[in-house]
Amino acid sequence: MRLSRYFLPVLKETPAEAQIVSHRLMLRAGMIRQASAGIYSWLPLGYRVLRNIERIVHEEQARAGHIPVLMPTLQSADLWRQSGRYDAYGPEMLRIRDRHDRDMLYGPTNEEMITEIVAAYVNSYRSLPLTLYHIQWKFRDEMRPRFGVMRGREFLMKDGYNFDLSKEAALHAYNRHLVSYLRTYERMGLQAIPMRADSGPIGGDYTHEFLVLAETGESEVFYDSEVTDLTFGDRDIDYDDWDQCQGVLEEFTSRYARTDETHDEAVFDKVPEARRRSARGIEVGQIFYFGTAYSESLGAFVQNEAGERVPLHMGSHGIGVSRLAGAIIEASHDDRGIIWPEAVTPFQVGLVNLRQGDSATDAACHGIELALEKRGLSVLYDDREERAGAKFATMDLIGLPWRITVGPRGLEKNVVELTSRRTGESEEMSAEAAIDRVAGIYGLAP
Ligand code: 5CA
Repeated sequence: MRLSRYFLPVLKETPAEAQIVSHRLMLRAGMIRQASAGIYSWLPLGYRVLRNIERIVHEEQARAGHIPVLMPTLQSADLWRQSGRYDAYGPEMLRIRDRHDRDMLYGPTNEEMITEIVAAYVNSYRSLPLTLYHIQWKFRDEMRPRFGVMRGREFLMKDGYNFDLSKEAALHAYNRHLVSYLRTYERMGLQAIPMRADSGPIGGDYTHEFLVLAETGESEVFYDSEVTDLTFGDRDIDYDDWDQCQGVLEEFTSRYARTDETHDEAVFDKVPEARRRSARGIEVGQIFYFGTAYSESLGAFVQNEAGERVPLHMGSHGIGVSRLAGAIIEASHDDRGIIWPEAVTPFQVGLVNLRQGDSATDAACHGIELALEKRGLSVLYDDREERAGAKFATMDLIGLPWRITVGPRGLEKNVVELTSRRTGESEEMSAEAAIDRVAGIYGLAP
């Protein structure tokens, strides 16, 4: 993609309304535009990041055996009357009336709707276990939408729902989600710590939130510092194996780690003092087991092996997809701008032409652009007639992890410069070597 033809409305000034760094950088890098309070348009650069986050979520859900669907954003109030949540949900629910005076709502979550679907089609234990999920926009009329996409009113969520024959099977689904979430966040370059939490309007008392530690986080958390030493890494987990998934749960949740809602000073005091931490965190996901409440109220029953009609055991599991774009920036930036992890970067490599209009330099850049694309890499080529300093500032702001810089002086010696956004280190090498190096970093075949 050539920057001269792209739509990248970067801002020079720091927007006054943005209080935290990720919000400032998302506005300055032209990723989002506020449409109204807590509601955002995703501009091209931001949209590419959002799609990358979604792709990782889908890949990890597939690995765990969960099945994607897509449910609508608008729901009928009647479904929510059946579960008893229509009145209970309160002013956070956006209520809408259609032309026939039917009560509708913009879904804040989908337990009712997915349970109705499963109730309609699933009759036998032989169809279980079953986990369905979607990535869809939600609306919660938050009292204080703030920090950009971090606490929006409209936001993108991955929400998944497991249906199982027994509590034991549903707890396996819970553990499986915990494992797959650990993998999902780590792939995005984040350490998200599962912490014991409060279940809020979803219900049930078995729940963990996943928190990314950050000073600007909205949640107050308390934990044993040993939890920050844990990494999931590239373990080969069999998601069908009860013991393996349970083992991961125990490893990652046996130490003290709680949000303020469930914090207990007396229990915390038992953690050796040198390891006690209180900090702030960004909640990037939450998993729940809540039993049979929704299946009983919405009629999701199956025949078990003994021929008895029993309600399904359920849980729901959410990832804050749009919030993650902000959380990743909170975790990875410097004073010049964003530093994207390779896994979610909007373009894999930036290409800077230091002498736009010089025919030899233009031709060399064009050749490199084509060669990178041929290798399957996404490239943002800054072909504007701008000073080098302005081009570097834009590249640093938008945070592409790798930059290839091409100028007439280098070309005389047959070299270009390859620069890491993270370390700031540059190396001179031939264009071919730079292309090979970048392709190798992204795991593309030579
Ligand atoms: N039905 C369950 C799980 S599917 C549920 O709704 N869970 S939740 O309320 O915890 O939301 C899941 C995730 O969505 C949260 O962990 C958070 O990362 C994200 N989220 C929640 N509210 C907002 C918001 N106002 N703005 C951005 N992201 C949000």
